[in-house]
Amino acid sequence: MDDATTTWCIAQQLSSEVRELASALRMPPLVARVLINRGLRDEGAAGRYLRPMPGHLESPFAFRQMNLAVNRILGALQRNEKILVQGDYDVDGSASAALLVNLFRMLGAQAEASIPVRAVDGYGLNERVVREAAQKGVKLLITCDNGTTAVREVSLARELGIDTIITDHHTVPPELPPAYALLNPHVAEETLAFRDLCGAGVAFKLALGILERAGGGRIDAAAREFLHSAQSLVALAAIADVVPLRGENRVFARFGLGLMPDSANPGIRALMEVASLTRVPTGTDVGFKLAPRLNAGGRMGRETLALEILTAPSYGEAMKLVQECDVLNRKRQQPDRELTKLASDIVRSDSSYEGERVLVVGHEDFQPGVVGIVAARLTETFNKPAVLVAFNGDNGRGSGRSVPGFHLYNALNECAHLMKRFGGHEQAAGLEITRENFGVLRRAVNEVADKHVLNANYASPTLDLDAEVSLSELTLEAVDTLALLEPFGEGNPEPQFCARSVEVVAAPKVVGRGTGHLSLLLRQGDGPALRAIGFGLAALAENVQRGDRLRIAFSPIVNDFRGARSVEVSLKAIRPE
Ligand SMILES: [Mn+2]
Repeated sequence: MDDATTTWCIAQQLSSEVRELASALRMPPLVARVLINRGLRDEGAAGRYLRPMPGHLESPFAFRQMNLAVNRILGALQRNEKILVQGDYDVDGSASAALLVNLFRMLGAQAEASIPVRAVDGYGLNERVVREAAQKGVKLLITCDNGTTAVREVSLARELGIDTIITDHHTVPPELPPAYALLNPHVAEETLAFRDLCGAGVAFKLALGILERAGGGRIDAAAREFLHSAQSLVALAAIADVVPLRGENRVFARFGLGLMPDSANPGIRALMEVASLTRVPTGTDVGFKLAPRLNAGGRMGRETLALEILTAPSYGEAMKLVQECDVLNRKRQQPDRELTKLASDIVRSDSSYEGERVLVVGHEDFQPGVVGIVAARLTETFNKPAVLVAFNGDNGRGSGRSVPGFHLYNALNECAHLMKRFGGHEQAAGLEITRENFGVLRRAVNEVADKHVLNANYASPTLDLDAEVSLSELTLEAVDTLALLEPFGEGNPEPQFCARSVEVVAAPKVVGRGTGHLSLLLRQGDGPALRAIGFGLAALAENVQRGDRLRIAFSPIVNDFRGARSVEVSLKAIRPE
């Protein structure tokens, strides 16, 4: 009773392998199955995954030009040169800028941050900022989460006597900017053990390199406290930027989120407070409660707000700023919903979109601040990559989101001549284009998609399930242990299972507000009854009756009702047997 075209992909594990890993780790087989699915087949790899430590991070000096960058910065500190940190208005761009500003503040340097004004500057570095910096006597410019494509701006900085150090993780174009040092894990010559860092991850490596070198290899107490807060910033950025939460990102995310309830960073504590989080946040908490608040400023004309929060000197100040962003976040949700409806209506009412693999949609009423979110919603709804362009006169600013298996940046790169500028990654991209070229881009991107994915089935949705299990495996201990795999998100999805021959033992109920949730009581064989909740699945209630036999796809959850903890399942899909 899900979309019948969805394929349930059920992973299989050798039972001998499950038994061995489970006994080696002293963990329930349910957990071992998920670990094996994630490629963690031996005790050592699984142990590092279950207990990630900062010591698992590769040395920052594995970057080819880290030495160059660190020495230039230590020189700037010695000479008390003015430093400008150029960030961006999204969570990653703000967190990475905040990380470096907080570092320089601790080291007593003269450093300021700059965040682009969305409606004027677009994203990333721009000429206006470079010229103003030169006038103010800035000698060193450090970009974070941007800069890799800023050939013109970095050349200008150089002409004006400013050295630029780029820290970034965006896709590397053929022509590199003439930077003093370029730290981007995707530079072809880099041989890093882990490349999928977010912008703040790269900034963290630079900060660690500076502190290690400045302390002669020793990290003092102040530096350690800074690094703890900095890891929380990277955790927020990694989850918000949707980089895969594996390898070093898992170290940052797991460790950084773990430190958040007692963070030394007042902004992080204020954010947690306003989001009513008193425990260690999960990946979902960051995605739905923390990141949207930090993003609200950039979407509502207060681009520096997230940076201000994450660099706030006191809790009182941070609280005022977080409350401001809470108000903006509520205001933002309105245009969000309206524009998602507008965009979906355009796609549904124009049959020419049906045959196209990539949805390229433009409109005067789209707002540059929310095209990214709306593109993400379109991608979810239609299961196709989507590029949304907000027109203002002859000019359009757009944002795109992709689906697994389609490299959006590479596709746009093949149409580079049609755009004024563009940048991004496999799964997300931003662009600027004239109205005149919009229709041509729509055709061109679709030609690229047709050519590359002729044989790929990326347009048919799949539901990836970790294993088929018997409901008797869902003990409280096993489900509690699954929480060790948090934080869930990109590259480390929440474990999902399926079970067959599940009987509906009571009439289905609809509970909750809004679209409503489906509540079922289920039993497999002569096992105990188990409560199942299908969030937003109330519409399925009329298709289910007491006595039906179902196949269910679900995630196990622990319900804590006044201290009485019990296992339930969160339904993802159900099918009649
Ligand atoms: Mn980023």
